[in-house]
Amino acid sequence: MTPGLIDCHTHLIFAGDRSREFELRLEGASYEEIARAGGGIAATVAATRDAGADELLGGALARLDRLIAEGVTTVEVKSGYGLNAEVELRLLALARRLGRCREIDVLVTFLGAHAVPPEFAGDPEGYIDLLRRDLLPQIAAGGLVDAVDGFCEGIGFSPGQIRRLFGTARALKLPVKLHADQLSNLHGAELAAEFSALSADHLEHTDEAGVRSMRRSGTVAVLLPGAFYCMRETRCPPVESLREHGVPMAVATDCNPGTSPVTSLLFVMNAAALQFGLTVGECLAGTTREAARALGRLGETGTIEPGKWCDLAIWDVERPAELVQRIGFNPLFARIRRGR
Ligand code: DI6
Ligand code: FE
Repeated sequence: MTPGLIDCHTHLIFAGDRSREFELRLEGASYEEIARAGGGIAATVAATRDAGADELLGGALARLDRLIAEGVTTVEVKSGYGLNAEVELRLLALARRLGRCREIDVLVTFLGAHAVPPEFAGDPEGYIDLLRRDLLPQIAAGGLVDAVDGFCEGIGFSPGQIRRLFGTARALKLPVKLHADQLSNLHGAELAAEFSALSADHLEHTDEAGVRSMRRSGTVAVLLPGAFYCMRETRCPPVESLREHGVPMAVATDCNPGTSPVTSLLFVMNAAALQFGLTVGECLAGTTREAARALGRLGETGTIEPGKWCDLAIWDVERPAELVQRIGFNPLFARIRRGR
């Protein structure tokens, strides 16, 4: 028996299909080239804006059911494929609705700062201003989200732009987390730590100074080996250094249509072990206790303790290591969420 599993980083709600991009990348095109040619996140944004609520909900539920089938009892779901006020608000409402459609706790994250929308091409500052002036106050007042996220990257937003966004989030008392240092080291880990972020996610290019600042702020490192695997990256996050400095490590699917089309937390544990060198214990803690910590929910779930929710996964295995070792194997015997 383990605590119910927790997937603390997903982009579960989107429309469209990016399998053609997968083929192009197999033929040698890079993610950046595809993005510049109108593919990538922009392609999913166009499809998501066009989709009806039923289509979006149906797609998200199909993915959510895959996670649930592997014992997930808490999931984080980000917006970020709308990139205008109307569609982002629709995605946030749909994310909340997922938690009423299934026996699962859903934490909702606003990722308006995922990419610069076509309407603001060449004017990322203008888009950040829109998020700060129009969207964040409305989102905070309505209690629509549990956290605010951003994509700090050459193809996303600069540290300065994220700092302004996070300043507004902090003033509105919204917790933050950050996609940091995935493709380059823009010192996203330090930036996240500066705002006492719940987590900094990806971290392939984070250096020692970044790790130290995360330690000081109590920011969780969320490792995303699905994206690393699917993008055929070669640079691993600084696991040794995170371990040495006692920075908690969580592991999540990053389920999204482009860089991590993954709906198996068990697979991701295997990848975290084989690619990043996590121990079995770290993989299991990373999808339970540390994932709860990354969501600010360690008081309620993530461990089996008196006073917490009774979120459990019961497995038909002899040893816990089997959960991490085997691929394409789902030994879930029973899943209990809040005692049911
Ligand atoms: N980091 C990623 O790897 C994805 N988003 C993000 O913030 C990419 C999402 C996509 O390609 O659709
Ligand atoms: Fe992500």
